[in-house]
Amino acid sequence: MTAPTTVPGALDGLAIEVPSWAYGNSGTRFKVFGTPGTPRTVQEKIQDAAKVHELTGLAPSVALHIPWDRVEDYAALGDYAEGLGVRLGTINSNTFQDDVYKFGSLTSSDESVRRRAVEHHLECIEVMDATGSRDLKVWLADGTNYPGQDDIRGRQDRLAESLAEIYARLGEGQRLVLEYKFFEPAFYHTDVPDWGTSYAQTLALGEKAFVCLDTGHHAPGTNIEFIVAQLLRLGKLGSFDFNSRFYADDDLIVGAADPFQLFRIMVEVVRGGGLEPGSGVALMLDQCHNLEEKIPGQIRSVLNVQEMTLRALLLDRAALEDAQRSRDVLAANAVFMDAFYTDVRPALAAWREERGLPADPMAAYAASGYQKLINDTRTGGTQAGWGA
Ligand code: LRH
Ligand code: MN
Ligand code: MN
Repeated sequence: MTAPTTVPGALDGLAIEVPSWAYGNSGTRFKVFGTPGTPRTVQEKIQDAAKVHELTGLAPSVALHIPWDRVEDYAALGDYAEGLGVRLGTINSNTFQDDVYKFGSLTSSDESVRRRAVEHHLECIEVMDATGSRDLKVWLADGTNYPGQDDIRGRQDRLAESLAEIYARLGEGQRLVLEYKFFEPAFYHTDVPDWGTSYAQTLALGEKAFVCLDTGHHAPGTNIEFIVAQLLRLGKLGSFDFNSRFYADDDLIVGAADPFQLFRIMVEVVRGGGLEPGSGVALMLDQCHNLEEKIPGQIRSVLNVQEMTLRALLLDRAALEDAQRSRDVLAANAVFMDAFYTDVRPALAAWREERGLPADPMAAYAASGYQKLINDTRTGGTQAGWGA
């Protein structure tokens, strides 16, 4: 396929939510490196997110993690974000850092622990009321390390009960998305390990509950685009946490490890109507920048999603269907690969310029002086980490 000169209108609506925690320091269990300019407050994280949106036009909202981003006045925080040209998005709950949750949270057989975990989620919905956020995202670290350690069936039943109580508190227009992950931190069994479990639990809850697919949360070799197709078909794909991985849940820049996989996923998103206005599929990043600078890391990420989305939109579906109908395996594959290999960067540069955005957002960030400004001014206080 020759490089396109125009960009399909469907790309105009592309919006990718950035996570507040991407701007904090993160690392591995071996070392967390501090980086100059790292935010000390949630407001500074929002400033950085606003910079990503200003330069790309792609990231109009920021996801918060509670309690990492806990503040007194969430409505005021929402106003603060709007003053910077972005809004507050998904509220992520957190029941994975307190000692009390050592043996589980929403699945715990200790009623007081389970109560506390449910109450935390109800608090998150109060935050959503104040911020106007649509989605509550639930990811649980719950699981066990050894066969026989706990009754996995009983845990599943308690999970259903806990989720039902949280779900009942959702207001008009609010949704619950349940994120799955096949292992870590639990090593033997995880209570929400796969899309099937998330689907079964959210189906039982009702039509305001959906599955969240984090691209880093599958066993190596899993055909993720198949899961995307299936969940879209079932009307249960609520959101993506985009990132990429080589080995485990690496949280690397989306599209860095396997751009072709990102393309295949976006082809199914387009095929399933996930980009259409009102589809309800939220595209989010869930990444950490351990070594690279965080703001350009986020800029690179949203640009990668945009590039692969455009390539997916350029797939010649009529030619593909023709080849599929005539059982021409190689022709069908060639049409598919042709879209993947299309260089869309010049067309996107022109698209940006038409909208008053920098043609090259990475270069514009480097030239902006913003990194020097935050390096010089964000001194004292405590840098935010993956966590606080
Ligand atoms: C778990 C996870 C989940 C958390 C985030 C910080 O691995 O993907 O989405 O909220 O990381
Ligand atoms: Mn995630
Ligand atoms: Mn993860």
